[in-house]
Amino acid sequence: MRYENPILRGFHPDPSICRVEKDYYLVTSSFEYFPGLPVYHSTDLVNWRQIGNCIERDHLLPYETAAAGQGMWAPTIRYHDGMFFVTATFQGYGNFIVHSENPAAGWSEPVSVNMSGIDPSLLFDGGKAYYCTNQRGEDDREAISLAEIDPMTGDVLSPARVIWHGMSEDRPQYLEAPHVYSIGGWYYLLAAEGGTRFNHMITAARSRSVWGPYTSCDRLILTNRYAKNTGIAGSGHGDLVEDQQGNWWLVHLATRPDEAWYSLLGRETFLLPVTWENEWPVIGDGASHLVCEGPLWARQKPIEAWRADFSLRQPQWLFLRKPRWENYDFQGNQLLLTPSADHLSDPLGRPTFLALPQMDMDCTVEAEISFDPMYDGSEAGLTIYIADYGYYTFCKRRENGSSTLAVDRSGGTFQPICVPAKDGAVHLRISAAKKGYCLSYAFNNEAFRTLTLVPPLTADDAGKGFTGTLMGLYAQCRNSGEEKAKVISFSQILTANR
Ligand code: 6LW
Repeated sequence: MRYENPILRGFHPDPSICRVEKDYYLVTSSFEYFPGLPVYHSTDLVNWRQIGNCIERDHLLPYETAAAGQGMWAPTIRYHDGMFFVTATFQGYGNFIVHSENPAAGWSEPVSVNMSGIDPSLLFDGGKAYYCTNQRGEDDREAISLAEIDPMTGDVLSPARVIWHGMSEDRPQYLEAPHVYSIGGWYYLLAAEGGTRFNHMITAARSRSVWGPYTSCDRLILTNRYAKNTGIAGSGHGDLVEDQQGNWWLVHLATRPDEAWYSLLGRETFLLPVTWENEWPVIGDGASHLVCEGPLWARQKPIEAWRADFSLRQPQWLFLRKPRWENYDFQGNQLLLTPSADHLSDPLGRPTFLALPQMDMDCTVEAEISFDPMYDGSEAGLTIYIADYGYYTFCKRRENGSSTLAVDRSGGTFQPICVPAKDGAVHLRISAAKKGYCLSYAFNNEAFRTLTLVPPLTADDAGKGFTGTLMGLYAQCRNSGEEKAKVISFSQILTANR
């Protein structure tokens, strides 16, 4: 059956997947956003629903230290004997594991693992659990290292041993994302090499023993570095899963690049069918594609519009770092936001901010907000945000004693746009397209008027490109007071759906 990639659109990097009977679970990285490590569920591999997040409590990890592109990196999800385990790296804190009997119902507190390197993974085999990361050996060459572990306590039970130096052994570059599997009498080691941009690739090795020696596969498993006309770049960092029919699949990250660069949507999650030849995994022509054929048992459905339900904090909302919960009041039919003295531009700020990944080049975000700012510099509205140094704001703001509708951009070189605003509620709409964003507004029941068109954010705004563009709500001020912005509705709709 035919399906389209990506299966998770917008900012969804470093996917990892596991299956329990007919249920599939997938996790991705979340960086400086909270809650951490979103968990998705599917029964067919192509229609996914977010059921929660592994890190729901913000006292557990040092979110307040997470600069743009830092924080939570590259999780792995595995299931063993009635228990789900997720391990990941929190930059500056190290590796940790959480566990849960029911991923939708919450996760344990993290136990830290005393093994360095990033992109940790787990293997359950023969009554033992193994942990691997890209920890280097004593000679400081890039490597994948393996140790035995107690996954409940995080205790490392054996010395860590180097098991592989990558396919390009003499000059590995960015050897990362290791996953070890026990399949049909072999231990397979899948890893990423080449760095997460245009040279990214998946390589493999295998051994009869979990400790090695591992023999490299003599070809690349996946890369789009040579496949220039696919509309995809940076394919790599993947994880294998066997479906309930005995077919194999790979989830991996890649981007849909724009003309100029890598992709401001960020790294997305793709799915590819896998076959086996000579006991090695094979992926079609070795590249990822936007339209694929695979042995699926259900059709891929169009993506539904996402609408905020202010009676609860939906798991899709992303906050920045360690949210100040007192600034968010989910009231059922509306959300009250207290403007923060922290601004979006503060590198380690904890501003009032909640957003979702921009899912596609073509989409529309709309909110109805009622805000009559009391102090100069107070503002509330929508933001297109990729980092503290890369964002737009489109808001109602008080300036020199009067209310305005204002558009501004990080960095200080943008000529802000400002028009007088009426009191009471305003509809703010951002219509995204490849060439940029159209910002329009409507007071009361009037028709929408275009305020301006702004170009997309740029590669400089995206830093290393680890994260992707988010679109959402924010409220900030110069001096905290008693004012509140009332959000009456918020939605994101894909305008060109599959
Ligand atoms: C992640 C690494 C990578 O840890 O990017 O593309 C890093 N791969 O495996 C951050 O997502």
